[in-house]
Amino acid sequence: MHGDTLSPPSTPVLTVCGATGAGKSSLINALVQAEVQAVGVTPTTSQAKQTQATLASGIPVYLLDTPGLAEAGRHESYLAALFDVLQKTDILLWVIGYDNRALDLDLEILRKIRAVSPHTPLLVLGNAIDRASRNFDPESFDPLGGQSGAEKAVADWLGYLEKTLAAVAPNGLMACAAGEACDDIRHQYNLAAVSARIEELLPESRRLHWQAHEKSLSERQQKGKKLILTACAAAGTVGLVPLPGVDLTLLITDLVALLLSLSKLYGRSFSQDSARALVVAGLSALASPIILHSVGKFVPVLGSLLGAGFAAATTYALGTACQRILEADQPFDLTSFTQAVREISKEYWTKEP
Ligand SMILES: Nc1nc2c(ncn2[C@@H]2O[C@H](COP(=O)(O)OP(=O)(O)O)[C@@H](O)[C@H]2O)c(=O)[nH]1
Ligand SMILES: [Mg+2]
Repeated sequence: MHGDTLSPPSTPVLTVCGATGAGKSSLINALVQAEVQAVGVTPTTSQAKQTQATLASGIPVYLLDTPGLAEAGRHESYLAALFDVLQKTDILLWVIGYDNRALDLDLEILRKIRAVSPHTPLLVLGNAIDRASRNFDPESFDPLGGQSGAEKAVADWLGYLEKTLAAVAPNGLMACAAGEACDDIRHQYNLAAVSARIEELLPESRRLHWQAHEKSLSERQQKGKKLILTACAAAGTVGLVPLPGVDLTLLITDLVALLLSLSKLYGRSFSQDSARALVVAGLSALASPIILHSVGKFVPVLGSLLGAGFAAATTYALGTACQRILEADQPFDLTSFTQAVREISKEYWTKEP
């Protein structure tokens, strides 16, 4: 490992719990802005499911959707599974749907959770408050100070939740609405604030580690970019003649060297042979010299060397694909590499120079 880079910390896990129909799956979809969890009036989440997401500030998290609170018969197995999940949970989100006031089961399970995991931050979300009003307007709705019947009804319900759950919800309560679908903006409320609050509740050590990690990442990113552009400039002298006159052997040797130094920069190394296999696969993915030529126009240092398009553009596309995979800390295989190469050439193919 390099002294100037931190290893990525493990991704924080947010576990979402609550009664069936409270809106757990919808809330995950709304926070992620995509339909990643099945939503429905009948219980649709039978096993805990994990989704990767990014909070507003860019911190990656896992959101764990759990089955609805167990009915009496399955109580023990439900609790056992829940306590198991709690072991790896950083923040627990407890969802209650408007305007549920029958909280005996919630309260009972929350008490047990507090006893088993007293230090896990726990945020209660009073969800689906849009149901209080026929003409819900997320812009103007104000459950704290508003005077409409719906606003007062929501305020009353939130007050009830607060009072009832005070002893088991140390990190407070927020009102929100996840909407009926992930793109149902009209019935979504307070999600940005929920996301920000989640971030605040992340253990301090995790947040600091991430910030430091991000910083080292961007310095490293710059170093990687420099390596790629230097190699592009060198390649400019290799490939002055476009296909088929270009000296492929020389180009391949240079590309292998570039991939090896990039992987070293990211603290991941692969053998000369696998770098060579990646280069050959990447070259065949860039089958069209026309695409290559268009990529070449975007290589900044080449300004005056446009005629050298082929080798420089290939170097740019393969180097950038390699860096992207390293940045994302993804496994290296031929398929993901050639896919990244194609994506990059497509991005540049559709851009105006
Ligand atoms: N109007 C409204 N409907 C919601 C909201 N959250 C969830 N729903 C609906 O409530 C039903 C149950 O939601 P779901 O996410 O499956 O609940 P889960 O069982 O807790 O995962 C679905 O029909 C959702 O569309 C909300 O904030 N507002
Ligand atoms: Mg669900």
